[in-house]
Amino acid sequence: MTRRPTALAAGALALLPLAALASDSSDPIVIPIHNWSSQIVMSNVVGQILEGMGNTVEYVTTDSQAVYESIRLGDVTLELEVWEGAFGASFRAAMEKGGIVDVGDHDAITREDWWYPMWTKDACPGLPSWEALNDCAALFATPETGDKGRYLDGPVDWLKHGKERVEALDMDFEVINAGSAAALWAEIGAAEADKTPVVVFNWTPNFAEAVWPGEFVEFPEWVDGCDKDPALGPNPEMLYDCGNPADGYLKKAAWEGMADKWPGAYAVLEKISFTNPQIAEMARLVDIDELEPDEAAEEWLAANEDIWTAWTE
Ligand code: TMO
Repeated sequence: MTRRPTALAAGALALLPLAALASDSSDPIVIPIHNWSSQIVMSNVVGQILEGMGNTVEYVTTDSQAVYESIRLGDVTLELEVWEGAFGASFRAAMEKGGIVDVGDHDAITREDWWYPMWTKDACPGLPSWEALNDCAALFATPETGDKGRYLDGPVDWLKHGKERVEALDMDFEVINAGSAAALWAEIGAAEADKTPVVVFNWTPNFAEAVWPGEFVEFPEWVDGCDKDPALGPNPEMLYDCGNPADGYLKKAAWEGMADKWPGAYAVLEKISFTNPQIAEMARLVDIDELEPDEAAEEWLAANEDIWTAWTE
């Protein structure tokens, strides 16, 4: 793919149009790595595609909210998974300050919210309504939560505002933050043997939907601004009294200087678009098959050559 100038006679080189010589900077493209599997694998997939084009790539582990400020400042080059529910607010705040660009949506439609494996509904048949869940709160009580139900929320940096939602909707639940995504899967796995009712944070696309059939809890429908304007949502005095968007976007974002500094890589980033099944598969390769993220990316690329080569041509 990479054309070597040494293969051309000096005279021929002088005749090439300028555009043919415009090439990506040899500085590393900095790709952030977060704490859920599809993002880690997708980052490696795209990193390997860009390396295949001759670019240098550096991976940095970063906080999934602070990354938008890092992109705005050019310290990080791009972000491949901007989930509307978890990161919409941080992304919008960075867009307002400037320095970051919206590079378009993936094909995937996303949802992130309170979720239960289907056996939970046998014990609480009014589900998926949040009011029915609340009436069943005692079913979810643990020694740790006393007479309140236990809700295992995501790691704190996903800013799911579970505690605020419980307060705004006056629910009989105590919100515990998981230390990692793996702790969420462990909670579901441990409940599976004797079909203990559990409610945890989960999302789609994800590997989990192929392993544990389940449903999202239906909260009051998301309206734009529910996290900014207390008047929106059923509680006129509080924020976060809505569910997350049920048909959320998944965006790509980049530092605004990327297009000039790495035009080739930027053109590919613009074309990249993953679907729900492709993203679930990326997570599965790590969470079920237990591959290392770089191996998972190699496997994904080998199995899906027709998809990604269309972006690099
Ligand atoms: C950001 N996440 C996909 C874990 O909800």
